[in-house]
Amino acid sequence: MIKLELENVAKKNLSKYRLTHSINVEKQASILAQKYDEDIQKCEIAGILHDITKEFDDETQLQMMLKSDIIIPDIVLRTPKLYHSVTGMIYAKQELNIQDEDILNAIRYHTTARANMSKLEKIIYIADGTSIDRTYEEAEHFRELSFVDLDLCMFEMIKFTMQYLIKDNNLIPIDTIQAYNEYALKLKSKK
Ligand code: DGI
Ligand code: FE
Ligand code: FE
Repeated sequence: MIKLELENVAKKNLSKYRLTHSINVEKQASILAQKYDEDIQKCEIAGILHDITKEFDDETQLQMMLKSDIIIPDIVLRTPKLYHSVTGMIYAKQELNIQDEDILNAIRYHTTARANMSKLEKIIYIADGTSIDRTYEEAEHFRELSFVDLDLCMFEMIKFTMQYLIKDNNLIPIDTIQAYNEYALKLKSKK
């Protein structure tokens, strides 16, 4: 499917606000792809699609997950905010016939992150948190760091998310903890 068609799919499924966010993530992912020598087209596809099911209702998304053959961790099933990453992946595969595993994983792990992410997965995770519409205080710092060191930026963003999750007494997905441990170990061994 070509880019223009995917933007139409996004237009059909998303509110104006979230469409703008998705286009901005696509642009940010494209910039990072050029910087880090990743496939630009794949980054743009994953970027525009990453939140494609975000506005489906929770019950619809739960059914999409239960009907699929994917094993969903218990913490994810208990956290409706995480549904859209898994169902976005299911939608891209089933409705849009996207079969590229790297694109599908980039959508699936764009919220929680996970250990051993590919470059494309990291780019989408970071682009989602640093797109131009992100105005939280730390966004500019993460945006700058993303051009210096992709892994350090992942680590800083994951820590930031975990702190926010803990402050609000939320569950922390195992994938997020495993991602955190990967970067913590990597940094220790660099010292
Ligand atoms: O979909 P976006 O808003 O662009 O960003 P996102 O997919 O990173 O996060 C979706 C929302 O879920 C956002 O409000 C932050 C929150 N969130 C991120 N990770 C977790 C989470 N909420 C819970 N409960 N648990 C998480 O692990
Ligand atoms: Fe999202
Ligand atoms: Fe997003």
